[in-house]
Amino acid sequence: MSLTTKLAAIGAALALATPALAEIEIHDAYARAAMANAKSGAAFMEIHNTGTEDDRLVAASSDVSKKVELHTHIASADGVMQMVEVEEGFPIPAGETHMLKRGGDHVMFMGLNGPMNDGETVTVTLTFERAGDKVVEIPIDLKRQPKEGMAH
Ligand SMILES: [Cu+2]
Repeated sequence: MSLTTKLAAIGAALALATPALAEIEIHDAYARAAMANAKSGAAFMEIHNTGTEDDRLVAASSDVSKKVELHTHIASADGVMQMVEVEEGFPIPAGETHMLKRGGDHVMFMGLNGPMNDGETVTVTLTFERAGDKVVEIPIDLKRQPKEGMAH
């Protein structure tokens, strides 16, 4: 085997090895707005990290609104739930599932460009620290009730 062939073989082996680090799967995603004329909406989903390395959702983007932020809810001193932006994003540990759910962590669409109509879909790009960009088609479901927690 010539040196060039050996180097090519090593390169191919490395290229095959790299993508296994973090593998992200999105399940059961849906998006909604609280009212027909709402200025904002949100998306919820299960994020599975099936890889062997911790990952982190660091950003989200979409054409559906002027801004897309990662939000969570915190209780203020008087017990009222408030939304805050989570600039560092959501950690997705290896082998675990992180839930984005009503009353908890969510993807927030700020300044909707149009109404969110039941049955349509929104295209959202989720950016992960390791897995990179993942484009998901999220169905709009205005009728779905939260499994737990309080309404958005
Ligand atoms: Cu929010």
